[in-house]
Amino acid sequence: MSKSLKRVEAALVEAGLTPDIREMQASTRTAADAAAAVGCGVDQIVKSIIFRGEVTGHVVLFLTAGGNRVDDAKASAVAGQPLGKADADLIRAETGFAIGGVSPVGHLAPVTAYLDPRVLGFDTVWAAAGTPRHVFAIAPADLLRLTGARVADFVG
Ligand code: 5CA
Repeated sequence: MSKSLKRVEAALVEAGLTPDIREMQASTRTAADAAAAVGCGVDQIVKSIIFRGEVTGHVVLFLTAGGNRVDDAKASAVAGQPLGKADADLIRAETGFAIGGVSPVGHLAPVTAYLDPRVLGFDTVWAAAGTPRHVFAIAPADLLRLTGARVADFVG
């Protein structure tokens, strides 16, 4: 099992959840791919969109319903600092994940996170489990608790 996948599983167990991690035959690299693989609506896939905080130099995580797009200006206002592009190296260094498999949970260090309220409209949502082939199911309330995310309007 990949180290990234193990970190996600451990984070779920540590939070008292029973991990429901699925390995898919097809890629789950994008939200559309993941929705097709799971057989759910695209908004039921939680994207982990990462920016670089231009003041802190650290990553900022926006947990977004699969069909929504992060609005840069709104996201910066919510984060309280200008946001720039996070390159793959910064994402890997701070989260431990590679693009396409960035999970909302199981990061190397605590990450500042914000949650799109659209995600709260479902009983269960699915997110990347650390690889481009694995996803896990989680109740939105548990996702909030595990990530410490603040619910905010940052979509365009
Ligand atoms: N596994 C799927 C569904 S959970 C997934 O990870 N989707 S995602 O949307 O959370 O991650 C893909 C995102 O990575 C893209 O939306 C995009 O914002 C970001 N991305 C893609 N290429 C790059 C890149 N070169 N640099 C930084 N971010 C990128």
